[in-house]
Amino acid sequence: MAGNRTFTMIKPDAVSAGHTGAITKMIEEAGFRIVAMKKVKLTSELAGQFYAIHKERPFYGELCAYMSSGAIVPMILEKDNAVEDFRKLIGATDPKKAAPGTIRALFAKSIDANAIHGSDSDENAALEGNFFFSQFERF
Ligand code: 3AN
Repeated sequence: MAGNRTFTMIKPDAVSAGHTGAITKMIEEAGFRIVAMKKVKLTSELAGQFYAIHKERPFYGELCAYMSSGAIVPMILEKDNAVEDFRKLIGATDPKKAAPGTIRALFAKSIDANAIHGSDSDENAALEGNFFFSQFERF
């Protein structure tokens, strides 16, 4: 059975462009409840830990540099079928391929500065949420 929680981060390009409010509004209007939320800035070392799964990919270094280049807004979200429904709401990794009306189609600048992250499985959603939030930060 699909789980009811996912994890997201609004990425540095979208935060610095002032899209945090518009993106959060879209998330809530799509039926997701915000369980946890904050604004933080990662070091490149912490970004490397978060994206350790992509260590062997050619864009890993760039990805870590980018994700530590400015503030991000991580959140834990709740809804039935959360992981799959949230990936539909954000659209494809490459904004040129993202369906019209999705968050990446509306706000992403490029395949790396792509506005928002969405967990790809229930297991990763739990791991990623635990990376950013303690049990006292979830409501
Ligand atoms: P998604 O975030 O859509 O699940 P993944 O897991 O394939 O995409 O990639 C993780 C992150 O790595 C993406 N969100 C994006 O920021 C970056 N990324 C993915 N593919 C590329 C690429 N070809 N060039 C640069 N950055 C990429």
